[in-house]
Order: sequence, then C-alpha cells, then structure tokens
Amino acid sequence: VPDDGQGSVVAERQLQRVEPPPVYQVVLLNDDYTPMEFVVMVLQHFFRHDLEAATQIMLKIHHEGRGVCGVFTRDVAATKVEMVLAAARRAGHPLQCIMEVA
Ligand code: TYC
Repeated sequence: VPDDGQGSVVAERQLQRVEPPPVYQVVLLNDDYTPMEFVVMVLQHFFRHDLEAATQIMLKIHHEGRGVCGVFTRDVAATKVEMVLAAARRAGHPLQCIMEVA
C-alpha cells in the first residue's frame, strides 16, 4: 500500500499485522479423591495422549497440583473443559478442569 500521506501507512500496518488466534491451555487440577486411573483415562480419551504420556501428565498433576492437558483455540478448549467436567460429574469425581490463556 503506497503512502498517500493520509494515513495509509497505518492502514498498511493493520493489513499486514494478522493476529494469531489466541491459544488456551486446558489444565487439570489435583484433588485427593479422583482415582488416578480416571485421570489417565481422561487424558487418553479427551486429549489423545497415549498411556505413557497420560500417566506422566497425571503423576505431574498429582505431585505439582496442576498440569497442562493440551493447547487449543478458545472454542475447542471450552468444549474440552465441558466434556471433562461432564464425565467427571457423571462418574462422581470432583476433578476440576480449567482453561487459561497460554
Ligand atoms: N491425587 C489423586 C489421587 O491420589 C489423583 C489425581 C491426579 C487426581 C490428577 C486429580 O487431576 C488429578 N487419587
């Protein structure tokens, strides 16, 4: 875009500066009651981790209090949180799952 001296330099900058989509990490929180096997199942089923990765993430949450399950666009992250919470409540577990800006 040529500069016509009427502000088109600003227009050019705005045209070229394409914002990346904001990304959100889905985080599982530790608690004293949810079975380790349930958390591993959640990480495999909803986040497509294999058994080994799911087990490592679960143990990290168990020891450190929280852990990242994956990074997604806002809508996908929100859906993951809802699916995890629905599965946990259905199974009677207090598991907490949140999303936050990555
Ligand atoms: N702390 C739980 C237990 O000892 C296991 C657990 C791990 C729970 C990760 C929640 O997000 C969690 N049974």
